[in-house]
Amino acid sequence: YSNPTCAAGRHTITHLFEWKWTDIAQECERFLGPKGFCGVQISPPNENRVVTSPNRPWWERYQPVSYHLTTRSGNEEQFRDMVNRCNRVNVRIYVDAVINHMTGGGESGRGTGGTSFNPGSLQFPGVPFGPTDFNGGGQCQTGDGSIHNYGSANEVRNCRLVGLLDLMLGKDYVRQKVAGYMNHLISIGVGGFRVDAAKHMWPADLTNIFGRLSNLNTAYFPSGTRPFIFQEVIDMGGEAIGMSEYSGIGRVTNFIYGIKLAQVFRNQNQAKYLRNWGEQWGMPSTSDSVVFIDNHDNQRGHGGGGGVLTYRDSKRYKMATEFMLAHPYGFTRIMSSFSWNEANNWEGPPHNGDMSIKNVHVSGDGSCGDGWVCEHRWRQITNMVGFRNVVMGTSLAHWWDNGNYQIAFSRGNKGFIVINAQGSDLSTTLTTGLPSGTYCDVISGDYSNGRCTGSSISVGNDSRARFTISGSSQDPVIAIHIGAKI
Ligand code: LAG
Ligand code: CA
Repeated sequence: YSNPTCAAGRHTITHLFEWKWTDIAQECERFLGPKGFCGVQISPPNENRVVTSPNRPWWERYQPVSYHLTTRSGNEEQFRDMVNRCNRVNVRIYVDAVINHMTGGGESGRGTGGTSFNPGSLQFPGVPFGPTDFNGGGQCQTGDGSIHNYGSANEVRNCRLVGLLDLMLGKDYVRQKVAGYMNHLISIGVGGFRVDAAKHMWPADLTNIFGRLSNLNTAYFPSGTRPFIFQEVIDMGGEAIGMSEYSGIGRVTNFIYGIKLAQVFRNQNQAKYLRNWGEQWGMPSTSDSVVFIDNHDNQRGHGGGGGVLTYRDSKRYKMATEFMLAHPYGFTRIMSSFSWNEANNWEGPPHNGDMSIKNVHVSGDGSCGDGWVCEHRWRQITNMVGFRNVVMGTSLAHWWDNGNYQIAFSRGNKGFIVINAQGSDLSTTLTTGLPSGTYCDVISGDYSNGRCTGSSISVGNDSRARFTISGSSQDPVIAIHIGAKI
């Protein structure tokens, strides 16, 4: 399950957080396909609780009511259309699968698809799940049934995460319902799953459920292809449960990655130490890892949050993302956010008066508006997604640093990046590993059909080139690759 099922030559996904299916379908066709993205992580597509206090927070989508495909992002017909249209342009859809729990406690109500539920009596008729399908006093020994002690593996897995009703995934019937939901999505043509709250489920239960999954739909994938699975395990050390318990099952989300890079690009740890970035920093093996600078939780202080870089600190954010995309370690994911008031970290996506989600509007210059940040469309980030596709398979070479915050490295003989995180000027001649020629710097501009809108770099017969980067630049990075030769 660790193989990302991307179409050939594509190696990065983006999380289009809370986007509507109709907008994602268009984004695949007009942008993600042509720009070489592998796929999209989407918000949970299954029916969720309608939360009105606060009014329609983003986190209501982590409170399942049923496995019907009706949410504020769209209905099943729109979902099917999106999956088909994205696959047709070689962009995969990865579903955020919320399978550890259903809603939190509280009052009965109806979900986004109109299905009733009653948390008090543990009734979810839309599945159906009833009282015997949830963990209770027999499995969880805390007084209020919720998780408090992250030092106890049993408590983390059998009690309620922030009060959310915890499914009894050891039970055959529950496994069958969860696998049935995932197989429905596979039959429609999705490429895999981000598994929400994996730390809160027993590895053996996940192994059993994933074993029940069908191969991917042969309308879009080679026959016999297993779904790509990456499990959300927040492991920053010091708890009973770690990533290594899950990395044998599928990939794991590497939360240390973004924290450590934030420290470097905030000038709290010298960039020269990135020389041995990866496993030697105590991180899982590259082939087990999904890496990212921030995600929808930690960018707003939820889910192990705090300390990461986000779009709000755009200069540092771009630098960290550029480093991530240039470096061989891990399978890369780009967060694509909506803006929110930092005082209200519950705030949901841009919406209309009736609380329906707003369309994503793209301006003539390619940027988004109306509260959609679209980091994946920032030129420097998009172009590095292209860089990664070109250099994939090569190893890191020609490392250089100034002993401080200026670094450079090549990817084999296919690409070269120079990063000046020092705040003072860089001007030096470096060996790039690249064949001689004139290259387009894909950070300062775009390359197309032999033309470059940014600055160009000449690599000599000796593979050396002169690089000059002002310390006060908003984009103190130069990146060149053999796919953008002038
Ligand atoms: C995740 N990973 O393990 C998600 O990435 C994270 O966003 C989810 O929590 C969590 N697991 C459960 O799926 C989010 C919010 C929580 C929110 C929860 C359920 O971070 O704040 O809890 O979704 O909507 C909210 C309230 C709690 C309340 C709970 C139950 O914030 O105070 O106890 O709902 O009513
Ligand atoms: Ca659990």
